[in-house]
Amino acid sequence: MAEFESKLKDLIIKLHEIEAVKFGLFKMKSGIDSPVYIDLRSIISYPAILETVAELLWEFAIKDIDCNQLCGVPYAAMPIATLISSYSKTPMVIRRKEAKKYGTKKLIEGKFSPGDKCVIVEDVVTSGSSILETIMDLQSEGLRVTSAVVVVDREQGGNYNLSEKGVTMHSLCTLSQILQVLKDAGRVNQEIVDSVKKYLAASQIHLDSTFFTAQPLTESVKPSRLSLPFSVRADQATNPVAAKLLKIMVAKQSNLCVAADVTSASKLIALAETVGPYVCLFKTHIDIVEDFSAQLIQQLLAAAQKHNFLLIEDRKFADIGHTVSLQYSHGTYKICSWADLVTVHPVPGEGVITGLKSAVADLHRGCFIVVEMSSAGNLTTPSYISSSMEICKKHPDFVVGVVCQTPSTLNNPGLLQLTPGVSLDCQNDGELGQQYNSPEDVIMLRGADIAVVGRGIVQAADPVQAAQEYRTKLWAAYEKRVSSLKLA
Ligand code: S5P
Repeated sequence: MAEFESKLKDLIIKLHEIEAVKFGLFKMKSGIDSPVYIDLRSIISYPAILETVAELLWEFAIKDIDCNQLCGVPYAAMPIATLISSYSKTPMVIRRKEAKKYGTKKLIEGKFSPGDKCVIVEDVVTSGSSILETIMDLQSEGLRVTSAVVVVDREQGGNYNLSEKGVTMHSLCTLSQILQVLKDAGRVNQEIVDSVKKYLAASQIHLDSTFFTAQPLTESVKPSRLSLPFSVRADQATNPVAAKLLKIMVAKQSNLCVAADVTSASKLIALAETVGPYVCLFKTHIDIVEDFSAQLIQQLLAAAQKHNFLLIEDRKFADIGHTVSLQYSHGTYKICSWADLVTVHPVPGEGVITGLKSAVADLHRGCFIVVEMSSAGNLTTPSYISSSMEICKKHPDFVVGVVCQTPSTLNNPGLLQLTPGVSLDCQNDGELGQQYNSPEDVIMLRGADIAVVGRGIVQAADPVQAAQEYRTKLWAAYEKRVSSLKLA
């Protein structure tokens, strides 16, 4: 993973050097002025760069996707798809932009059979409309398409629009990552970073529901998680704890979870009492408290009752079912007796969820499955994420949502996306690996319903004031998301 990341950073710098990524003022097809221009068509003039792009796309995602055909979106991505096809020995098809006016009138060139599984390759995604048009043509010929792999996600709604149509998008890098790498390398200044972020927040593109009505890509397009208000989603929850949490969020106008990573009982209770009024969830790592006692739990429960928040113990269970059922219910912490929610790594397979459920037969409890992590170099690959989502779908009575970083991971409006790695001031914590995004970005671009803020609040000079500020910003971003994505 470290090697992959360093290759990706080099690639981003080279793309900037050859002006495939430029900053300035550019008129877009839509007529809007953009402070950034990304055009990967020129990479065919740099064979080494083209080769790296193909290699990284293959390594990053395609090799883990179950497919037997590739298709590059015409025209920029076709050479990339060709290289990947040759390198991986995966056959490819070409979609003609217009069916031939003579001869066989074929829309799709290449040999394929109905039911073949095809992955789309694209260079840059903005709204996702080019990918969706390509998919419609492939589907009309009987090919099955559920994944698109792209080099750059401009973070302007493409991921959302594709997920709406049942297509999972994997991007090698986002525009925010490009900005970060170029800023770290001293190639762009903060002013450029700020102007691009402002532009992104203001230029989200939502393809309305009528866009593809002629040939819907999925049998039923349900109202999306991202565009529905929490109040409506509370009625769609299949787990009573998820419904309760969504109702608390609405009542308190808060989608803030504080990560109370403190090591003494007195600090933990002080935090619960002071920031409690501003949060919907209070997240603990109870095993870091040095003077743990049963009394601490009583105080935490009393604070939760008084300030109307739920308790989530971030235990990240990751063992066989039998072991986790004991870890959940026994030992010093007897977690299931007090924590409304826990976090779980799906790495052991479905048994981890079955094990936890077996410990809480009559209690109203639930879990968040950690499908993707915020830390640099984490091992959560696209195929891990999609297999984890399958586990999630099998336990609607116990799973409340997922911990992840990308909006297309979760569609079900009855479930919640919890996203850590949120800070107003920092971009990372150095060697320790945490990576941060702003409150607005995690809600608008990363699809979080609830944002987890730890040190940004706990280590602030005034934690109460910090909690108020995060809560206001996160809630405003949620309201903006719902109103900007409202279906036409
Ligand atoms: O991917 C993850 C998942 C979690 S639950 N990344 C995370 O950082 N977390 C948790 O969120 C982590 O254990 C910590 O408690 C919190 C983030 O804290 P911060 O101080 O970096 O905001």
